[in-house]
Amino acid sequence: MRILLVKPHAQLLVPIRLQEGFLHLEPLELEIVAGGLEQEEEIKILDLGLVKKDQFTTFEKTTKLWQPDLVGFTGYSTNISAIKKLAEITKTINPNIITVVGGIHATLLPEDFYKSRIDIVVRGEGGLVLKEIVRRYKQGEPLFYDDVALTTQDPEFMIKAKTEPPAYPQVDKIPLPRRDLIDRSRYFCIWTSSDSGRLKTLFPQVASMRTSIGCAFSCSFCIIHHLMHRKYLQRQPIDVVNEIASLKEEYIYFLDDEMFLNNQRCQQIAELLLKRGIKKKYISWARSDTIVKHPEIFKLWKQAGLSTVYVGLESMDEAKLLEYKKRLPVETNRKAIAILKELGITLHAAFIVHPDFSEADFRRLEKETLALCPAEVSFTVLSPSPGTTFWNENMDKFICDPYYYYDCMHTILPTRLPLKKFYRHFSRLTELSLRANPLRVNKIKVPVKDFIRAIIRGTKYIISLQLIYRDYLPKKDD
Ligand code: B12
Repeated sequence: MRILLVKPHAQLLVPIRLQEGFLHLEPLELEIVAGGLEQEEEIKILDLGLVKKDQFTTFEKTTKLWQPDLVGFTGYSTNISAIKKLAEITKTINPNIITVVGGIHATLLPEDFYKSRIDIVVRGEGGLVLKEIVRRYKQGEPLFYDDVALTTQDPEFMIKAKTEPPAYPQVDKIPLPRRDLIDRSRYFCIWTSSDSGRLKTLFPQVASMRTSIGCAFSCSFCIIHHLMHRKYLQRQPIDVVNEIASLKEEYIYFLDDEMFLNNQRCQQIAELLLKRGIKKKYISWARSDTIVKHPEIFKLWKQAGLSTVYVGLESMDEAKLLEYKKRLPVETNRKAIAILKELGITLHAAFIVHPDFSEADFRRLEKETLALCPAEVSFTVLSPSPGTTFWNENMDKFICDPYYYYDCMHTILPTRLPLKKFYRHFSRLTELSLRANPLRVNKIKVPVKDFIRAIIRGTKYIISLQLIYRDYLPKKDD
């Protein structure tokens, strides 16, 4: 059977597209789904984020040429309108092609695909589900089952769609990703830290991996607790280390929501890496309170190759941390920053810009950004995610089509400052963050061509942020 697995890119693409100039990770979700399928299937992964031209034309050409029996789409909420359009194109080419959608949005809000050209909506972990759908297809059985794979043909679709997402399977049952199905040279992440003061490249080829699923917290802006009910599923240390050892890339990005929650597990992984002499470099996310509780784990991980830790600091304002339900004080953020600095691990600080920011709030955040120096610093605009309580509470306030604009850069809530001014300040934050960047501060040597590439991409990105306000202006044909 011919199976085409597709990852679209966002609709309002300019800032996201330019963001991808610094980081473009492999479509691990589709590799895992492919990993569950039988060897005999013919599988193609199409990452439309890599396509320079119009994604719809590329998809149409590929589908006509390759003639799949089934097309499987993945996507975040920001990709939903693109997925619906791609499903439409699929059915126009050949109405017999089965269209399946999975991923974050499909899991949370399957009802959004009602009456679309999607046949089956898969909720939750997909590594074993597509295999079952394919088996049923071959046996001539109904393709939908339980609360995992729903079909819009089912008269009870809307009732089932409103139920809780299905429980995740045991982590050791989730298949390993089929990494061979993609052109690995296309995936990279900007790497600004170096212990030797020099880097062979600023944009190394990077592999991504997942060692745990879920998070024990329930921050208001996050969807994970809605998906997993605060369950935290963990892979065995030996299993994690074996996968790391099997990767040909030297640089690894961990996609876990919060990898370090279980300090004992993380200690075992680091010890195994050191014992087996596996020398790679890692990026991971961690909460600031995890770093503060277990600095010794980060010390050990530094020895094992941990280069950069992304920390959702979110804010340095007590009231905002409370509003976001972070369940930690600003002091913990400050302690975590100090610990990483002392250990020589690069901090990537992620801040949330609140739509109600005044000019004074922006200035305070500018100061905090510069004070972090040296650190990578990034910013998103507080945006309720579809499927969260936060979204439901704000539904009457949206200033635009919240699905189309949801990318955490375009605000969907009203801003206190006029939009033009808001985005001037927002882009200035990114501009300032470049001054705090470790590359510049630590005078790390990189090839000139990479340096120029970073400057050009950075400048384009900053300008695109400044111009976001234009996306809200009425179009000529409106
Ligand atoms: C790493 C990450 C990123 C990476 C990109 C990762 C990548 N692979 O390309 C970066 C940092 C670039 C990023 C950017 C953004 N991200 Co992000 N990201 C994540 C994170 C932490 C992990 C995602 C991941 O790859 N997980 C691993 C894969 C294997 O798991 P999975 O996607 O769930 O897939 C499984 C199942 O869902 C299912 N499945 C998935 N697809 C399919 C398809 C089929 C056919 C089937 C059958 C099954 C199936 O099976 C899969 C196999 O295990 C998630 C949090 C999370 N836990 O999801 C946030 C998350 C997905 N991101 C989010 C957001 C908002 C963004 C941004 C919009 C924010 C921003 N402006 O920076 C951008 C958008 C980028 C874009 N290109 O569109 C939100 C999305 C919320 C939503 N409602 O959609 C999340 C959920 C964070 C959150 N806590 O709210 N992100």
